[in-house]
Amino acid sequence: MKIINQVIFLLFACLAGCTQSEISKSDVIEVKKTNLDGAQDTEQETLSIIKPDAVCFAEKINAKFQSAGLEIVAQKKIQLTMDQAMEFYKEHREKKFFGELCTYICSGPVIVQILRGKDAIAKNRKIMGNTNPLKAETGTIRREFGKNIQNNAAHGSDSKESATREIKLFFPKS
Ligand code: RTP
Ligand code: MG
Repeated sequence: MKIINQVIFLLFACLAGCTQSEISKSDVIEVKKTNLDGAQDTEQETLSIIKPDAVCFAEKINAKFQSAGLEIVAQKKIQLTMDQAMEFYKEHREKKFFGELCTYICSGPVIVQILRGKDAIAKNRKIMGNTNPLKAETGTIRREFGKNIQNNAAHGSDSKESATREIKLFFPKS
């Protein structure tokens, strides 16, 4: 009888774990528009991720985007699986830090966002600051909320091609 109870418990635990890590069952905070329909020609969209350690600072980070003229047009809190992390970071798969990078981004929930505005890609990179928080300018997200080069608070797409690929990964059109 004890063994049956343990098997049932394990089954429930596995099911709960799988459900929690699926993006489609994620904790949606707010989703407005997920494409550029109706936007000005000069506007861009970029993917932003508030990384696990910085999720508690989301309000302050979002205030920085908004005061720089970037609109948060979609946003959700999700738990990435290792497969999702490896796909997302595939450009870094040959780097020595790839394993740690993927483990870290899966270490807790993250907030994925689409930011929209004029020159959104470059603007977001400027607001985030240098990859290494110690080298980032005062007032940038990474300087204020990053701990080290790995736990550096935020991700931002680095080109139009990356933005398109990354937005599709997290906000596929239904
Ligand atoms: P991100 O992609 O997260 O916006 O950062 P980034 O463009 O500024 O930097 P990138 O070269 O694309 O690196 C991606 C993430 O890998 C981690 N990293 N660790 N241990 C290291 O030397 C090292 N170098 C980079 C960082 O978390 C970086 O954000
Ligand atoms: Mg990058």
